[in-house]
Amino acid sequence: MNELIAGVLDGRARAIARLLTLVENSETAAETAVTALYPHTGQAHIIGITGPPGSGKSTLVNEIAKLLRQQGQRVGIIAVDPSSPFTGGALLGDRVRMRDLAGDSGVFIRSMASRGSLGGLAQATWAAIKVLDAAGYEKVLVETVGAGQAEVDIARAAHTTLVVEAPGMGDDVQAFKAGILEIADILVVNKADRPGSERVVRSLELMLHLGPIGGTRHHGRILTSPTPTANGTAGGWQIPVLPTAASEGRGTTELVAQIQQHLAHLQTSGEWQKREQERCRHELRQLLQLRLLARLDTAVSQSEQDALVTAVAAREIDPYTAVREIYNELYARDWRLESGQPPSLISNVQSPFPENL
Ligand SMILES: Nc1nc2c(ncn2[C@@H]2O[C@H](COP(=O)(O)OP(=O)(O)OP(=O)(O)O)[C@@H](O)[C@H]2O)c(=O)[nH]1
Ligand SMILES: [Mg+2]
Repeated sequence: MNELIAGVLDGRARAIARLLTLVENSETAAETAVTALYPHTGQAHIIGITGPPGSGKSTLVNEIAKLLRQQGQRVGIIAVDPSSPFTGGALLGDRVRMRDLAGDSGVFIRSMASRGSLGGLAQATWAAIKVLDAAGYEKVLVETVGAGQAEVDIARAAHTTLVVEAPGMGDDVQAFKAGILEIADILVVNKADRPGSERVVRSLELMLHLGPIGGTRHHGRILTSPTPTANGTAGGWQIPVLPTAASEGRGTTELVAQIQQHLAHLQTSGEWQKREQERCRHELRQLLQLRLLARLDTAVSQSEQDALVTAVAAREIDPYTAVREIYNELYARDWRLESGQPPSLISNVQSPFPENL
């Protein structure tokens, strides 16, 4: 592990690849790696790219990376794919799409597939970002499919978040469904070569300028205006809506210019520090939550948890009592372990737990 860490700090691709594999596969490895690398992180500009499936995120990432390379910046890319595992076409597709970058040692591309929980995926992604940061990549692009809270969580690891929309995806403004517009620093309407893109641009602009009083009717539903972006601004930043045609390389120069401007804005306005603070708070709480749940799973067996769930479903006990049971059990076991007593179940209410472990 020490050798790998040293290799990563030297920016050696093979070491980076191997460490990322370890980090992805084992939480313990992630912990060790992050502990060792953390003092060397904090330099990278982390850029999240999220949006509905097929809106052209990977194509855009490819174009952004090419342009950043022309500016002499080293680019790390992480494509997070929570839904499709290795067998899916997505990873291969991404590789094909990003082939322009193949062979360039200033670019590192990695796909992360889901293993187990989405929380675990978020954790692995954060660790991977730190590995690339410590390895000296000035820009780290993180692509996630904007489909739910887990993706929003991953996107929250970014300094600059791009939300990518496209026309003709079943709904003009898909982002609202997942609430991901709230996290956008830059709105991209990709596939501007397709009909209907003007309308998407206009409706997004309208949304941004609705202001805090909030709400418009969209397909009969009342949408509240995005909270941090009242009047289209977030921390003094005017959220731009940029049309692009990534597959033709149109609009991407402007997009990269906006990304750099957003970075400058973060640095000059003091937003960078604020975001770091929020990022770290969020990460800490997430890690703590995962740790506490893992702790629960080691302390209370699956069958015990199942028995409680069954009891709640059968209306034998209420959910609050069940939680109290588990909570008491965790602490009782800690206490017994500390005092050297063998674990045994104690319960003052009639318990669905078996009498002995
Ligand atoms: N017409 C048009 N097609 C595009 C454009 N950008 C990407 N595409 C095509 O749209 C399809 C999806 O592009 P991807 O880049 O894979 O989209 P994605 O958002 O990464 O997709 P997922 O990762 O599967 O969510 C591909 O066939 C692209 O060639 C564009 O600007 N115009
Ligand atoms: Mg993609």
